[in-house]
Amino acid sequence: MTRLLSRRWWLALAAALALAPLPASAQNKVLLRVSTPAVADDWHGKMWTVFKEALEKSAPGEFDVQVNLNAALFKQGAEPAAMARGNLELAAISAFDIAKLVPEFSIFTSGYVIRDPAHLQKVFNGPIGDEMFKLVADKMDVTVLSPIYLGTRQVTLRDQRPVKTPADLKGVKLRMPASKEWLFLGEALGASATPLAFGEVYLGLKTGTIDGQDNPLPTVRAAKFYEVTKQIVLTQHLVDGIFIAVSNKAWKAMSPAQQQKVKAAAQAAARFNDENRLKEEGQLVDFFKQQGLTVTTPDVEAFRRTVQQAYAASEYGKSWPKGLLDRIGAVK
Ligand code: KDO
Repeated sequence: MTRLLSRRWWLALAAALALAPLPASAQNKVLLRVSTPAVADDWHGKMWTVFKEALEKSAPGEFDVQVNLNAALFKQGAEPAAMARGNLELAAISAFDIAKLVPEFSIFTSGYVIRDPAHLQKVFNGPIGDEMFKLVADKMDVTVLSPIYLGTRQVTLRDQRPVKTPADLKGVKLRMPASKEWLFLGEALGASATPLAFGEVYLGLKTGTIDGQDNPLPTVRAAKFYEVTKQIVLTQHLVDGIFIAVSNKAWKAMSPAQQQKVKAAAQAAARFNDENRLKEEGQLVDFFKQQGLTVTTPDVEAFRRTVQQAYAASEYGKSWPKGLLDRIGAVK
């Protein structure tokens, strides 16, 4: 009798537990953790709020989007490995991060390959993008949801100096993000490339452990690098695209309807970033001049020639699929 009662008691308890509403946090929400080194005031930091809000609207209560800015969750460049380990679902990964695992992609780390933001969009939203993102999905186990425009990278210096050609950057300690693919670009520009995480650049410029850095103008504004910079050299050396990507583990666990909503939210975030960034990029030279900075235009052709030659002769140039450089150039 006692045994019977206790069995019934357990069955009743199990049924009650199955029916009881779970607290909101424990419900079956799809967890989407985002990690980015972007600062809150940068468009590609703000775009993640657009992403989150778009999903809250299209799929109320279905997703738990957790945005971590300032590399608070994973350090810059560590995102793809975290995604592979299942510790991170979403990030905007750079061509440089991709090139480590997909050598063919290093074509987009080379200076002076992509001409301008419109060219960037056409290349990545066409057949070349499809082919390259397929390689990324196969080799990195992530799905690219949308390319975004990070901006056109320029060199900024803490002290003024005449810079016309790459030879004028000789001996300049130019900070680059910490990977050999980035350092190669800095060296190709003629400088002494010095690795440093994004979060340490402001202090490096202020204290003089570095002489300069390279970034798109909207980032120079958002991260306040202009406060510790005297000169901007408009080298225009890299029209920089980064890629909103989701880990395949998270992607495959979603229903087709959820996938469609996540992709739409990523595209809305990308549109927000691209529109604002482009607009601001066009206005910033005036702003920096008002802040007392000198803005100079070098011999861009000389930089183009030197950088292109360096890549062509490098291990990177040799890993580019035959004909791809010409195909990219032919996209109009
Ligand atoms: C940078 O460290 O210079 C860089 O611009 C590299 C980009 O790939 C990207 O990581 C970016 O920083 C961060 O998102 C911060 O803006």
